[in-house]
Amino acid sequence: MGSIAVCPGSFDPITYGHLDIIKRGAKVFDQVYVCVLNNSSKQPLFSVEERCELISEVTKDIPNVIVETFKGLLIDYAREKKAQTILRGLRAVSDFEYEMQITSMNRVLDDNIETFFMMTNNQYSFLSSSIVKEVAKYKGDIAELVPEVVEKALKSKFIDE
Ligand code: COD
Repeated sequence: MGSIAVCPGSFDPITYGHLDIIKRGAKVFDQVYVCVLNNSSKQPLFSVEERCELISEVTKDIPNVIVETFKGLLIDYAREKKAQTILRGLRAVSDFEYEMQITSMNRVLDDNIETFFMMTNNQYSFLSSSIVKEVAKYKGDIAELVPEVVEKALKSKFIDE
């Protein structure tokens, strides 16, 4: 059996920061499942279907990436996929506390699944879906922050504002 990683997130929407982690992960693991999950502390702008579609579009040239969604606990999804690893990105110290909390919780739920962290690419260290939505909402230029298809999707969300 090859190495299987789950790359979980809200991806609301996917940014170049996420994409960078997915691409680098796909070089390290034989199979990467990108999974859109619900983060109960966030109110999403895009539906789960829209988010999956955008991720599928921008990862379509990476053969060992599969995009899915799951209603429930990340650890249950990871078990279902027989993943040995959960792959997360780290931007700044501010990410650390939250990541440590969910990593520890996931380890309590299943201590056979390890969480791996990949440090952000310098050029994307400031980038988050929230910041992109904020800039898009006020008609700022987001071309450097998200793939073109995501840029279009964001523009159509904020067309009437
Ligand atoms: N550079 C590098 N990495 C980045 C960047 C960037 N610019 N931007 C984002 N990332 C990384 C994040 O650090 C994260 O690792 C990943 O990309 C996804 O980020 P988000 O913000 O889209 O996703 P989150 O953090 O909202 O995802 C949280 C989950 C949905 C995974 C979590 O809530 C979850 O597991 N939910 C399911 C229910 C569950 O199991 N809960 C118990 C967990 S304790």
